[in-house]
Amino acid sequence: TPENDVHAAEAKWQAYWSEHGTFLAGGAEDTRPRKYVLAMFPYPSGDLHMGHAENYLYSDIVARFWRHRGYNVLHPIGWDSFGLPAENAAIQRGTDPREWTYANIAQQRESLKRYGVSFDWSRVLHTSDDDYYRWNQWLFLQLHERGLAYRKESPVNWCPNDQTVLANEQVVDGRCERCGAVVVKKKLTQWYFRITDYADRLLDDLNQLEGFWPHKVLQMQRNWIGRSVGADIDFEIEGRAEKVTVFSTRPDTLHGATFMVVAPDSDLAAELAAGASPEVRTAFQDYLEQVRAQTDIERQATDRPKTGVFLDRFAINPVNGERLPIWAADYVLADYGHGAVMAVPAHDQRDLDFAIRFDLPVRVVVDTSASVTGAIPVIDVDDDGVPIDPAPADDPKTTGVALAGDGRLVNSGALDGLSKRHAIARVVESLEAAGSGRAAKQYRLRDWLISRQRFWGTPIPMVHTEDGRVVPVPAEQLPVRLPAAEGLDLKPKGTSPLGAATEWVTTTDPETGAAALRDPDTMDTFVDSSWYFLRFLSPGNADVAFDGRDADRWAPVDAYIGGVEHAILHLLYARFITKVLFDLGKVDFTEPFSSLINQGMVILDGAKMSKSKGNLVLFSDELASHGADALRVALAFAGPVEDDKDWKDVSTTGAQKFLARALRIAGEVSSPTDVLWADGDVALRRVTHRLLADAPTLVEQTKFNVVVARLMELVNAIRKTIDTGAGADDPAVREAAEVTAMVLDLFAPHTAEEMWEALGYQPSVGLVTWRAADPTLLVEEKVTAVVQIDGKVRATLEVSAKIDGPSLERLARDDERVARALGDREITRAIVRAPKVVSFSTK
Ligand code: ANZ
Repeated sequence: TPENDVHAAEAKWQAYWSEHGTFLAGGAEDTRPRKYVLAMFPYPSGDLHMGHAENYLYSDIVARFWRHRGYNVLHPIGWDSFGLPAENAAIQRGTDPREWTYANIAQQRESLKRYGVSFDWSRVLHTSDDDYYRWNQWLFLQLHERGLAYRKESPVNWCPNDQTVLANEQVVDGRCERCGAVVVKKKLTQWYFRITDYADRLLDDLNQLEGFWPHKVLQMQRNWIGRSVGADIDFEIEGRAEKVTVFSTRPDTLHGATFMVVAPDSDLAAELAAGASPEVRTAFQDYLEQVRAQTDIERQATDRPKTGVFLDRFAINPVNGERLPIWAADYVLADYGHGAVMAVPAHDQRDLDFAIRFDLPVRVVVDTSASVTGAIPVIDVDDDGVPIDPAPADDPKTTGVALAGDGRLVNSGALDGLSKRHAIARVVESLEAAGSGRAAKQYRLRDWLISRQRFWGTPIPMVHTEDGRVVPVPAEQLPVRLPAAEGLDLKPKGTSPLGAATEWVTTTDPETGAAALRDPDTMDTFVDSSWYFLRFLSPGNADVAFDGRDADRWAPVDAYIGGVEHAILHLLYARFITKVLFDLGKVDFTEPFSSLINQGMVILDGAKMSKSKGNLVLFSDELASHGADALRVALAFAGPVEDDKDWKDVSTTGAQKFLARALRIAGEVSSPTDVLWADGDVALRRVTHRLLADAPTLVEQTKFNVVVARLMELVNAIRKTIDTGAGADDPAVREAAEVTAMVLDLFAPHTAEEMWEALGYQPSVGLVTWRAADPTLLVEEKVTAVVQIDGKVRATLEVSAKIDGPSLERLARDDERVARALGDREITRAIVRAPKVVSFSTK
């Protein structure tokens, strides 16, 4: 059967590639220019799915393309093999997470081989191997030495289902990114990476990626880092020695502050309440309990009525000495800025809602109806030419709408008349002079919490001594290996299962030799994936995480391909660690991924595929029934890379037919390999050379579907030439079939090898150099069109043989000779037969 042939060809070529090391990257002696093409490595949960099929197809197209273009290409693969699903599966089955993990890796590896992806299989890594994760530990120690890894107690995101902490990035809409459970806060002492030290660089360096990364991803990173520029302003508090600092992006509105609000769950609120009357204390405690009972989801909802309690304490406005009542309200967050705000209800919507709810004063200090743009005010006049006074901005207390825009300052003493920008500069200056404020920035980004209370991860290489010190494991003692899971209770219980591995956890203080305990937590697996692209460059190196010379040769990654679900977490962490490695002098670049390609999802009837919905199209089923090439061509043809693709539009049978047609042609070519192509049929040669000329740009723009369409067009043109034209022995037929094989290699490598062989060549077509397009074959064919007016020829036009009717008619109408012949007669009818005739009739 044809299926049997397809599978036989797959097996044959996969064995050939593997035996001949066809796709291994060239070593240091290889003088070709280099390209590093990387697909995001898979997590080994079960077999591969259609998302993987897309991901590794796209990286393979790019890798194969650059090989044809004469590059030494590195296209490695590995597994992101630590993490919760393995641990949960192990708990369910009562086995070691290792078994599940490595069994799945074996299965995925098999599938990827059967898919014909041109990976360099000599560089495979698994993050759960100790010769990988020892370098996570090394990295941790590097950060620790520089104060970039530290421990602190603070309220953390806690997943009650997985019984482990989560990084901010792993909380999506208040829920655990993995299991969907509502996340709660818990106070714990945990390890953090000081990513906030890099906030400015992480933000500013995004500019250099503009045009190379999807704009949407850059924007998501910017929003996540969330830099706000403004001022810190210190307020004296009656009955308190220390001032309270607030962060404001609008210090220009300081004269409009009418109260202060502190986060109820902050230490400051507790302290202020403690200094008030017993009634206030009780009211505050009740309110605090109410706030604590809420989830982050509820608290962050914007359309909720405002709540709060008056603390009966007062702050003093540093610019005018006014007494501002202090309230506690949950719209102020404890962990942003300083957990306290100066409330300016006239110009901030949240403050206005609160002021209306509790009847607090509202004072306008920016006239937002005033022009800020120039010296000449634009004065509107009515119908009689009488100037109309500009309408005063509506009073926010009546309208309920805060005046957030720009304008001219009013009710603000020396600031009156200034625009927002100038007023901000002036206020900051005077606050600085008075020692009660300064320019400041705030970020949404928080330090990266990396401790996890789970088994299946990299042990944190720190030791807790009896006298309470926390000291690093000396680098020469790495790796700290995970113990066997046997005998350990892996069930989530809030503390790491490793703590119960008595033998493992008991160690000695590296400094004194006294008894000590290992840190029982493991690292967030995003640490593993933050630098894996560097480990591929020095596989198996036992002395270093990666060799600087290898990094110089290959990194950064030229093309990184993966799903948009990693737009924030993984990419941000990898960018951060790259910058740290740069500062450590380990790499000479500051961004890890020079270009990024995000693929869309494969869906079914507009819905995400999933096991639970029962609408899963299985990768291995498709491979078995249609073969790798048909699946690859169908996916590549289904639409633009970044679009979601409905499986209904993915035609594996259509692809199968196309591939069979292409292969049949290779078998029919009857001219010898050394024929002179130049003697061949010109029309067919034009189609061939146009593809050679256009495909490189199309591939670089990731318009893979267009390249497949052009290949189909070429195959049709060859068929036509064989059947009804110059015949199978025409040199142009051979030339076109050879080019088809070479370009088809990007999409259907097994079929391409079969074609190449049938055409009389040695393998591998994967290493054939891209043929140059002949420019003389790219010039468009021209024909002469005649223009008639009332039956008389009035002009002739040189036009493209492919011109369409409307374009030809436009050219004819615009022609000077035609216009002259028409005079003032009017065209009543136009008959157009592109590309040869335009015929006008007149009145
Ligand atoms: C006075 C003011 C007047 C403000 C005005 C805004 C408009 P972003 O842009 O998100 O950084 N703020 C400060 N700390 C806060 C906290 N912990 N929880 C809730 N809100 C907080 O927002 C900065 C603004 O959010 C700050 O500027 C502060 O309100 C408020 F017409 O100060 B503003």
